[in-house]
Amino acid sequence: MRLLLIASLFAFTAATLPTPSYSHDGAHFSAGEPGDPKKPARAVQITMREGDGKMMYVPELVEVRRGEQIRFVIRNDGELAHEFILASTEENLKHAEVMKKNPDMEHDDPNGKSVEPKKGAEIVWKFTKAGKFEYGCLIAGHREAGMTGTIVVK
Ligand SMILES: [Cu+2]
Repeated sequence: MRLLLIASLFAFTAATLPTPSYSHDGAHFSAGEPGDPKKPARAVQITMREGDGKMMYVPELVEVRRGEQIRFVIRNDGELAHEFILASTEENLKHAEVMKKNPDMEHDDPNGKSVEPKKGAEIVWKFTKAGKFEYGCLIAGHREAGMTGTIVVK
């Protein structure tokens, strides 16, 4: 009887997980690499909000030195859930397509978090590559409403 309960719980959990057509496992990260929380990091505050039919991050531009480690301190001041996914624009656009098929996909990855309204999250990231990257919200419609920010690594 107990075994049956556990089995059905497992089946329920498996059914509610995103379909395995897209996996974060072994993903390569286009914007650098996950940081080491034990090492020093410069804190950068990012606020998510909505207003006047737009959705945005404040600030919308972050400048970083190559090799620098950043602790993103993310706060959702909006009324809706949002995401902070750190990647190249190309990678985020691809990922957004996958999310259209899995609208309930939530993120708790080294480079991306889902953040409920009035909640916060942190990401420690090491920018090992020079170039232009972005943080974006991949929930359907949010990017189109303005929810991207730019990271310039010099
Ligand atoms: Cu959003």
